[in-house]
Amino acid sequence: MTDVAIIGAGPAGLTLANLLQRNGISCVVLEARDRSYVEERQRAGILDHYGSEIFAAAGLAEAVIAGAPREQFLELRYEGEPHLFDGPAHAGGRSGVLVPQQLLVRRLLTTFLAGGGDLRFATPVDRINIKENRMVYAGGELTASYIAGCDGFHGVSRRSIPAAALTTYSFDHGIGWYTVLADAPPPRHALMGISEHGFAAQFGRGPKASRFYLQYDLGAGDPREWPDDHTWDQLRLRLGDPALPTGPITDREIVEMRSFVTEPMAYANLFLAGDAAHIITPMGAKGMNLALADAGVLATALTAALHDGDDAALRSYSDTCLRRTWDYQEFSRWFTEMVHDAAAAEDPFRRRLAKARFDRLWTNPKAADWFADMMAGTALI
Ligand code: RFL
Repeated sequence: MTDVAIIGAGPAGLTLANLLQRNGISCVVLEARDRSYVEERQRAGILDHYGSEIFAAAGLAEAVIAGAPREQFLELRYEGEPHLFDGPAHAGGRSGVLVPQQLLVRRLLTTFLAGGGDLRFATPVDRINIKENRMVYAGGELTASYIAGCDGFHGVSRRSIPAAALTTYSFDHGIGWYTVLADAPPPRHALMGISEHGFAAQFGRGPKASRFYLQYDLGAGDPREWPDDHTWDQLRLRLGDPALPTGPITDREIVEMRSFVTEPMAYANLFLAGDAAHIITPMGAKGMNLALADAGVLATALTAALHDGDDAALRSYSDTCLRRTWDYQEFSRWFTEMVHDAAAAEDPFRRRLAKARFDRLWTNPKAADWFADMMAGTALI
């Protein structure tokens, strides 16, 4: 028996585990995969300002964020014409920090284990008996006062809740993204290219590598089979840089541009956090940050319930998190349309709307402030 059982050692589960540990609450983390798999999984790259504040408030900033560079400029090239967006200048100095997800996870793991935390790798939960607050896994079971379902989109937690108790919303943006990792020098600033040929982006991954993204036509074959020359031609065209330095491609993946939200994010004593409750497109880089925000709210609410017998915050947990979730979903959709609709050849009206949206950022300081504020993340509750 433990106070809180946490299913999943991704960003949501590990953040929650560390925050509860700091608050003196007993918890056990059950993780399906082994340690090296969890530590190597590459995904997000930006911890937004609000995400980093969660760690700062818990006295974990040094352990988690130390040495991470701050996000400064975002370069948006419209048909090759550069526009430099100074986010921190528009957001009162607030900015994200560049912390690759695998580094964040590694640091959170190390900190939790160094504090004596109970984390069981290679322990996939097969079943949750919600009435009895009991989790069953191969070779054992665990009972807890509360269960945190931090097991991602394909996990067992959401599936354990009776379907009739949940409303789900899903949206397919109708856009494909092909992403490659290459040993090519990083751009000076995070870079996005908006063009009639399709969206492209380039982000640094350390001093010698870049991750590139290219919008591709769904239904026109698998871009992972494109010859490398074609990939580089498309990147040069869309980023408006005929001299773009290239390098060997070391990884090729396809990213789904999908959104999903489940409501409510709680059922009895089971609370969903992160991708278990919602997924969001990578535009705006909010997936991991939403997971951390949920974990922050849940840690505070569980602490109040377990230390003070006050469950008001737990009862409003779902509403609190859903407000931010929908706010970020809207932002992500807004951003997605702005950078992809320039390529909507079949729909000139949408192309003009996207251009108006883009122009507003450079002509209306309030619009620029709002954009920067969303990028930095919001403490909105
Ligand atoms: P995770 O990271 O999926 O972790 C869930 C953990 O639960 C474990 N698990 C189980 N454990 C026990 N029993 C079971 N039955 C279990 N079932 C699953 C899994 O092994 C895993 O360890 O969910 P979490 O913690 O909610 O974190 C969410 C983030 O990982 C996710 O939102 C982001 O990675 C999304 N995302 C991005 N977010 C950003 O903020 N910025 C980005 O730039 C960004 N880029 C991305 C992304 C996600 C991507 N993919 C592949 C989904 C790029 C990609 C390619």
